[in-house]
Amino acid sequence: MTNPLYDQLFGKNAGKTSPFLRLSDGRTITHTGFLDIAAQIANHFAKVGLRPDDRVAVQVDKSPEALAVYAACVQAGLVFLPLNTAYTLDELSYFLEDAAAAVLVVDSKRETALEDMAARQGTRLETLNADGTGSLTEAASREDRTFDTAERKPSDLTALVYTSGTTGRSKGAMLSQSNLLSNARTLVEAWRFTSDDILLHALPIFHTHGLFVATNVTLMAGGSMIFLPGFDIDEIARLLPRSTVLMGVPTFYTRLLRYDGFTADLASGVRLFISGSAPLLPETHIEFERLTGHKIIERYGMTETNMNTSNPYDGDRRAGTVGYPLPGVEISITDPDTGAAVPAGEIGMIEVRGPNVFGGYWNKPEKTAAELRETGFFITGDLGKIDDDGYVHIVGRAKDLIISGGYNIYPKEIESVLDSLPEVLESAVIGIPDADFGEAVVALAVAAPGHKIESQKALSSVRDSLARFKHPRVVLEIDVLPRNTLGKVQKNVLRDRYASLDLDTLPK
Ligand code: MLC
Ligand code: AMP
Repeated sequence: MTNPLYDQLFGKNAGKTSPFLRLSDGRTITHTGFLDIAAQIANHFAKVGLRPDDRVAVQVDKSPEALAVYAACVQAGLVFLPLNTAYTLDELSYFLEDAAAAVLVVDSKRETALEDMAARQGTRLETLNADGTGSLTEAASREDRTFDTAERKPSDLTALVYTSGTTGRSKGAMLSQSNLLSNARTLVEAWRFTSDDILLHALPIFHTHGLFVATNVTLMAGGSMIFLPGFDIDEIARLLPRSTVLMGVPTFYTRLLRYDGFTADLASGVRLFISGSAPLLPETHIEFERLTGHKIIERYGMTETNMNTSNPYDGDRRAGTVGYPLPGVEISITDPDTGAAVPAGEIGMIEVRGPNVFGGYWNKPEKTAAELRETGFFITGDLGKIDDDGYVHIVGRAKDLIISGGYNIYPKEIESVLDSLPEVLESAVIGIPDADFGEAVVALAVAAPGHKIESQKALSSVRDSLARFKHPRVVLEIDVLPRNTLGKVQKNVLRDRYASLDLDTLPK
């Protein structure tokens, strides 16, 4: 039997009694202990009738057991479908239906609310709580600690990770074993990971960054992770001296720089700081180096492609750039209208080709055809250039997207909810600079005749349908939305106009 991803991430660590997960309360879980839990969950999934290629949707808090569900899926050939814990029931219902998930694993607090929906979709409900308890682990604890690993080919579907779209609903990016494996191999090499590494893991495990980049790379190297339930600055400061690598979104670094107790001493044992998922301001890079002597490695990736570029381990790590294309990854800069390559050094659409690039969107052939060329190049929607020294710069986005604290927010989704309110004629949602999250969400709305816009009232209407991180900080009434001659709303005009809006003075 072969299952390359299982063998190279998990199987190779079988029998190891060294720690894999170090928890903040001092407990450790060895590689073997972790694989035992995963095998028990895989046995349970098989017993309840799941078969290779079935989708397992998971919306649970971060815990060792939650990570073991990922390992169990890889071992049993099931398709892992991670979901942001902030998603509302409305959002969840779409994912379940679109993916026709065979199982949904949720916190038991959500079980009752989901029973009807799951029954309608024919989805089995299992619970898993932050402390590792729940129906899933209870049933799994009665199972064998060995599982007959399912045979998988490199091209087989391994994970379905949803990304929002500029128009319409979210799309499930189909990632194969070889997408994940090739990227993990490349990153272990690029960032010199070894079994001695201890990665400080404070990211969520429902996105590419915390799941595939941080976890797969550590597993492939046979290293360990200090596995925190979330980002807590005091915990980061306490545990940094016991770590060799920190991976985070730029907010991690701006918060560390603002933290009173953050000194060069705390960072002295760390060999590598990595940032991604959103632009790291050059000021942050420079200030971090001034304080700690460390140059953060900035890298660039996406759900659809895993990691594409990275600043070098040896060599110049340049602030404001995302470094060179990773080995095996091709980057082409093209004219967004014609798709033709632009002259060297000019700004255009970033396109990516390589073994890391996904196979397409789940059940959305027209979206796949629009974004993934027959030549294998994926049209990222990011605008950038390659300078004379070969460094890639991201200079903007052709897609209407806000990135807040590393989470992607598509304005269209919020505008649709606001536009459905009787008091709103039309709306435009933009991102404005924010010291903590990089960008903050602000909504501008034109009132329907005879109405006024009240921010708090409008905001309460998005609460049930949209995840908390997508909520605008404020909904401001505006007389008219600026439009160009083609009638398109000029968001750049709005972004300039509201760039210095003081969000701190607004009610939360
Ligand atoms: C939390 N809140 C956010 C938010 N995170 N609002 C907007 N944007 C965010 N990113 C809300 C909370 O619900 C809370 O609301 C309020 O803001 C204050 O929260 P907080 O306590 O300050 O936030 P915290 O829990 O500390 O979270 C901040 C964070 C987190 C930066 C640690 O957002 C995070 O872990 N981000 C990482 C996202 C990530 O992994 N992205 C990778 C995508 S993969 P209230 O009402 O409760 O006060 C990808 C590919 C690639 O992009 O290249 O990697
Ligand atoms: P996601 O769809 O959540 O995977 O987010 C991918 C997007 O995050 C990319 O298309 C970029 O717009 C953005 N991104 C990731 N890394 C960086 C980075 N280092 N600098 C700027 N933007 C980034």
